[in-house]
Amino acid sequence: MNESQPQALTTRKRAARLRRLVRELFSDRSLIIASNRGPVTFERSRSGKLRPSRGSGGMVSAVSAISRYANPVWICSPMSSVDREMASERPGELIPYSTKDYEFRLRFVVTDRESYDLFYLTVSNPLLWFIQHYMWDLVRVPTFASEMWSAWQGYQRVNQAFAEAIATQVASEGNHSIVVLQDYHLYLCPGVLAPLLPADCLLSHFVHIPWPGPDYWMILPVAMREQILASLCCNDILGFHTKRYVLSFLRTCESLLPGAQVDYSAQTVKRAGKTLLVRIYPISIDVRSVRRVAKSRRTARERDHLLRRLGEQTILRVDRIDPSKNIVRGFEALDLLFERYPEHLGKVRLLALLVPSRLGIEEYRKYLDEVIVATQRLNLKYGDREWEPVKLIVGEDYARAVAAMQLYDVLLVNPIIDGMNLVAKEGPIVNERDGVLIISEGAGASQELGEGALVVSPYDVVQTAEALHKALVMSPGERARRTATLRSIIEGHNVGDWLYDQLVDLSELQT
Ligand code: ADQ
Repeated sequence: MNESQPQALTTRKRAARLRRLVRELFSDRSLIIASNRGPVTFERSRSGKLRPSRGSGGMVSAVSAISRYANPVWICSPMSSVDREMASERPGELIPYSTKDYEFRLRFVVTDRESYDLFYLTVSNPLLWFIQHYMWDLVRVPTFASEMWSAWQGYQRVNQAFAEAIATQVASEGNHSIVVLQDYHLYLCPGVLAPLLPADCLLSHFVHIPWPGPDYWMILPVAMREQILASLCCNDILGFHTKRYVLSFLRTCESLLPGAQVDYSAQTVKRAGKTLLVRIYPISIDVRSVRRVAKSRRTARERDHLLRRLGEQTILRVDRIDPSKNIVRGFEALDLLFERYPEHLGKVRLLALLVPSRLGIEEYRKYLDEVIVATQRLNLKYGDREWEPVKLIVGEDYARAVAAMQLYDVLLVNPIIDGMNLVAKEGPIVNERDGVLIISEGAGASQELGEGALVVSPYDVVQTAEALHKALVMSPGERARRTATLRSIIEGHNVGDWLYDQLVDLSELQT
């Protein structure tokens, strides 16, 4: 993180400081963002009218905030058939998209279906996501048979297509661009792109998910992991959410990348005449826009609707249905809470707002089934005709999620491991009941929020059940104190500061 102290400045002053920097930095430079999933995807209504919908996921909402200050080009994969149609009707053309909050010019990278599926459904998820969340059951999987090597070629082809689209865009901008790459889908992009860029362009890459240590990266065959590491070292800056991930990355390069010279105190990797800066930028939320959603009429309607579904006290979780989010162990902890403290029976309800995710991948389909079975089991064990201990609401609706966050008494965020976890930051900002945050030590956010939250091990269901009880019986005074602590930490470093810190480091690299 940058050494400046954002906490000491008011929100308004910090926004002004970011605007000034962006104006300065982009007066003669363009900003190009690239990620697999873009900020918007298009569908058509029955009458044939284009209907944009905002992309989902934490990364998109966080990075979208930058568009307030610069009018970036966002290069991404088409997500819907209408996106594909638009891209092939006007190849290489930028598609303008703006709302009250956001303003982008979009460019879709179209690749053949087979390559894209290999890139997305085999390599990005599950292979890389599972490695970076320690999720492989190593006795059995993964196996690198010829199918996996073919999939790797698909990953290479899509990364190559991204690099070419970015290089073409940089050339047509006619100035020295700043290119900001996002996440694990594009690990091979910098290696292809860097030699295609003019020398005064700057290239940075942010990894939104955890970075495990070298032993776990050894799951990948030598050729694959060396290609990823060598490519990442072609960036000017590589960003992670926490110090732990930065140290793991440095250790991984030292152990597994031939020719890499690692300097731990400067946090750099030198290789092939290039110096990579590895930096910590903890992501946050756009506090102002989350509050605006909380005040909207739609959220008020959802709030009224949810009020009828609450228990006397309500534990909330809001997640994508991803095995890394540890939803089933959350249910086990609830089960144990009822066994140990039966006084909560009939009074405490778990409201689980869950979005099915990556259903093209078998492990995710299986996990969805496990979540449903665990819900039914708890409702059969403890429920009756009048009352169910678990209310599962499946589907993505951000206003509904924010409405639920206003109403919780306890927010359970217990991922096995999670880059940051934005729900842990959204909840305390909009909650109206001085609700208690329970956070897993595996979530990046626990390193910032630990002081105001109850921190648990994601594997320890006994500790989690005890934390649930402690939160449910906590005195109003302590709840209020903890809420104030959490709010002040979150407000003291919002998504604007995440962007600001990265742009300061980039501006210092200008020649
Ligand atoms: P995600 O794994 O997608 O992000 P997270 O950071 O929690 O996880 O962001 C999810 C976003 O989707 C939040 O804004 C949340 O409110 C919303 N959401 C989740 N479930 C929802 C539901 N049921 N209905 C509506 N909205 C829902 C990845 C990394 C994280 C990292 C972010 C940003 O895995 O660790 O914090 O990127 O870097």
